[in-house]
Amino acid sequence: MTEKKKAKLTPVLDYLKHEDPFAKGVAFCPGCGLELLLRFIPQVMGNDIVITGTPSCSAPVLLGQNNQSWHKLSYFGTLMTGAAANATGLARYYKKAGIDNTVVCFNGDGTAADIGFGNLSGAAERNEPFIYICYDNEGYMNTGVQKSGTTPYGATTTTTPFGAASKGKNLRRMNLALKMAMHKIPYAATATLSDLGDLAKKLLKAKEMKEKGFCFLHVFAPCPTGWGAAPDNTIEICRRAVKTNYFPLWEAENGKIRMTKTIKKPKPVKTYTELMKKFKFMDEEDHKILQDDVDYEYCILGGLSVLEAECQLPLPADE
Ligand SMILES: Cc1ncc(C[n+]2csc(CCOP(=O)(O)OP(=O)(O)O)c2C)c(N)n1
Ligand code: SF4
Repeated sequence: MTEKKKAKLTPVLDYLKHEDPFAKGVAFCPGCGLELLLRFIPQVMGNDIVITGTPSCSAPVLLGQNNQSWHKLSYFGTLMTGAAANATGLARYYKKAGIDNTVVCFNGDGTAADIGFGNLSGAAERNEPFIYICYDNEGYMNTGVQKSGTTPYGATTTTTPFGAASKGKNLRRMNLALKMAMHKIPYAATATLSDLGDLAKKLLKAKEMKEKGFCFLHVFAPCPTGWGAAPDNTIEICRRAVKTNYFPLWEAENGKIRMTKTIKKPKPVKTYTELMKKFKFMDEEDHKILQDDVDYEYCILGGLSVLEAECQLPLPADE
């Protein structure tokens, strides 16, 4: 590796200040984006975080199997319906007891966007002092790849199959991160595994900002098994998701949005979908619908970030 390339990589390595608390071999599929993310979080934020989460692909590893643990972190398993309510209890207890702890509520999109959304929204509205991280693999992967609210238009899942009666998901995905930012919480951000420096900064910022209340990170984390992707393409999928504006990188403090990476000439979304079998049945018309959705969402985001940067109104004072 050249010195120039090494210098470029150093900033990311500099964020890895803590040990990887996970065993070398764990029960994730090869190339799982969730595994890369889970190993990265404590190495950046520290091993003293308390993780809580639900039944999902992360649960077998986080909960442990056969009375054995896969890691050295504190973990509290809870229900999909009440993940954020459970994290609220933990965070309030630590605060009341005067214990300086970071509670990380770590869940898939099925929990965050659908089954556990009510109490997620409630915790955000009450500004509870914890960090919620949604790893978005765009479906209920642990139970066999069912569609969720964040599954994109055209994607084939077991509940939106391609066949005589169905052409994959025929609805557009919801924008969970934007929805959470609109709760005007202290901090909301999107991130992914191709931009680790950006992800590390956002993790540290959330850790700092949780003193002010609720923080939400939406991390795009590919699932090679459910998406029909090559295990060694996980990072390239993330890269192309960013380069096509399929998954733009931004952050919002108290609802004020700022892009953290701007793509000058976004590539067509087809350069992203071609990497996965879940999109293989999409025709030109389907691709146009998906592209229009990506452009529309980016337009809203761009508009909000410009408007909010220009907005001269003061933020309401903290209570
Ligand atoms: C209320 C409720 N409904 C359904 C289930 C069954 N279930 C267990 S894991 C799971 C999938 C979770 O999906 P997600 O939160 O997206 O995480 P992933 O599996 O993708 O990691 C489901 C539906 C459950 N445990 N609780
Ligand atoms: S099914 Fe997908 S999310 Fe679950 S462990 Fe395998 S690759 Fe990871």
